[in-house]
Amino acid sequence: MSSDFDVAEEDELLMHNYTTLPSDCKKYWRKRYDLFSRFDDGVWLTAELWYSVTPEITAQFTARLVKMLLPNAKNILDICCGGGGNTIQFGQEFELVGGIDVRPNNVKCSEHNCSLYGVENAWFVCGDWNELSKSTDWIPSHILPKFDFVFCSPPWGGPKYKAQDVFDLAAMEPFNILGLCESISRFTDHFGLFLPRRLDLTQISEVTKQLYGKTAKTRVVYLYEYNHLIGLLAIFGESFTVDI
Ligand code: MGP
Repeated sequence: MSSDFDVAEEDELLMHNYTTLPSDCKKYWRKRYDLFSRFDDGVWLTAELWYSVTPEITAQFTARLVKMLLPNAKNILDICCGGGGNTIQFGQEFELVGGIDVRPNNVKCSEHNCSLYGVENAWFVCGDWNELSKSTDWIPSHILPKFDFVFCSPPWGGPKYKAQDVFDLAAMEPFNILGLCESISRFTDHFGLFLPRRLDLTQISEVTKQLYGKTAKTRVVYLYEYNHLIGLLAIFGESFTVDI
């Protein structure tokens, strides 16, 4: 995730109060209990996680929806686990969840926040998905060959993503939509991406056709928090296009 804050990783504060939050992030302080209902137990978040972590109710909905659609699933992978908002909820619904993040501090936050929520069935890898996806040696052997579901909430470029009228998924960095979907689909038959609310759905449709053939479909779920659309969940894989 590209950082808007010029702070060395080792000097980053993991526990902020209103005064220590960088000015661009202060507006998220009022959302702290929406992000984590147990915020006061001592949640850790780096400055950039304040604007990119998935709010608890959205993460909970996502995990429960996946559980409903894949009731026999056991092993989940959360790529770009950030502050662990989604990892916690997957950990509460499924047997085992793995979290990956390129930033050591994000992994620290995820591990810490999972333990605050009593989630003990989570394992973590610090690494770049573009590299990790070239091998399988980071995956616990009993999970191989595939995860039951992979989730990814990729970087959108920070709060400035809203400057684009229509978010271009093909230009998303460091993971463009096709590359991301291709790499994830080597590890699972079912995966979901949390994406910006203003995007061109035909880009998702095109990727779906390239991955699964001309007639394939992907389900897109609009995720609201207090009647405010915060993003879209695109869920790929045959089990997701049945009627629900
Ligand atoms: P937002 O769109 O920045 O806030 O983030 P809001 O309050 O809807 O903006 P407003 O100014 O229109 O009121 C909404 C949610 O999107 C956040 O809580 C995060 O879950 C998610 N989100 C935001 N950003 C910038 C990112 C990002 O870069 N990556 C990911 N994965 N999620 C993000």
